[in-house]
Amino acid sequence: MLRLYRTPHSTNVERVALALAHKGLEAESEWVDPADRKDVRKASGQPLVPVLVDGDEVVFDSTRILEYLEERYPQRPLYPDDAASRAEMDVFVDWFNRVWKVPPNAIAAELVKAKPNEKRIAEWGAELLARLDLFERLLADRGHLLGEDFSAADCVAFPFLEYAVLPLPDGDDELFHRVLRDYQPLGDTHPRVESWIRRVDTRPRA
Ligand SMILES: N[C@@H](CCC(=O)N[C@@H](CS)C(=O)NCC(=O)O)C(=O)O
Repeated sequence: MLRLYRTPHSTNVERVALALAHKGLEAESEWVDPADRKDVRKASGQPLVPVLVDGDEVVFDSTRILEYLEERYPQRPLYPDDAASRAEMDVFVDWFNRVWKVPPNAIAAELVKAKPNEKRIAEWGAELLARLDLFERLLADRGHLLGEDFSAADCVAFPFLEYAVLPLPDGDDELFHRVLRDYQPLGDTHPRVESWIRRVDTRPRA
């Protein structure tokens, strides 16, 4: 049986929860107290979730877990087969992790300062808005971000973009999630992003 170390409302855990459910895999949940990382540290040697334990294999970092699941459980694939499309998928995931994530994290870090730099916040906010336009274009004429089918790209991006449309869940008081809601005002200008969020939200999570 797979085991997934998780905290409530975690974006990076939701990536893995979407992937596991898509592949029809069940996992036992190890709920981690966000204020006490002892158990997750003991299991994986580092404090962050998600961590997946599969027998003797311990995998941390959501992207590495998605790649591990694809390799070990290839049924219902999340990555394309051919080398060029796989490279495009890897580029998208890397861009999302290392470029897209920068502005919302920077805004959240700024907002907890005694005197937040409003000009910088506005610049990062503008970057986030421009990226919604990019997602709208990615979804032109296809059902999901990198193609017709649900893929690793959707697992990776959806948990961060969903806040543009869906209400914050009860008990979710994370500043980062409020940033994702407040700085991604969709209005009615991004109909494809909105319907993609609503469509992916109907999918099961482990
Ligand atoms: N690169 C890691 C990031 C993991 C991460 O930041 N996890 C958050 C939850 S979404 C966490 O455990 N945060 C706790 C902390 O920062 O102390 C991944 O993709 O899994």
